Amino acid sequence: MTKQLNPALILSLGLIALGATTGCISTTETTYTDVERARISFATDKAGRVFYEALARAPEGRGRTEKRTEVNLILVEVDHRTVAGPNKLFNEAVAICDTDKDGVITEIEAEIFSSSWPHRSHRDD
Ligand SMILES: [Ca+2]
Repeated sequence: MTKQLNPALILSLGLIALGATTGCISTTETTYTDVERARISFATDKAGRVFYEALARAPEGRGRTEKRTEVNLILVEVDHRTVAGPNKLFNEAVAICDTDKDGVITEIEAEIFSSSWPHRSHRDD
């Protein structure tokens, strides 16, 4: 009695052997993107200091969205990453802090922002 090998197993082993002898094609690309930083001014030095101190409390990498696309074929592997820059987080912070949207952050706005930043939604990313 002879034992027959599974054709799918034979094909898989053949492809692995082919990949090992010819080498797989693998590419990795990373694209860095960033949005334009929001234009904002501060009513006083203290308003700016309070705002930036609160902004600095955001965990490392906050707001740095990363998209990753991987395509794996049998012998071809493509890995593409898109990483967003820090301006996105800054702009979000400005949008939250400048409550009357006049382009100027006052001490009161900065204090209110500082007491609530980073917001829960920002901690979860
Ligand atoms: Ca304002």
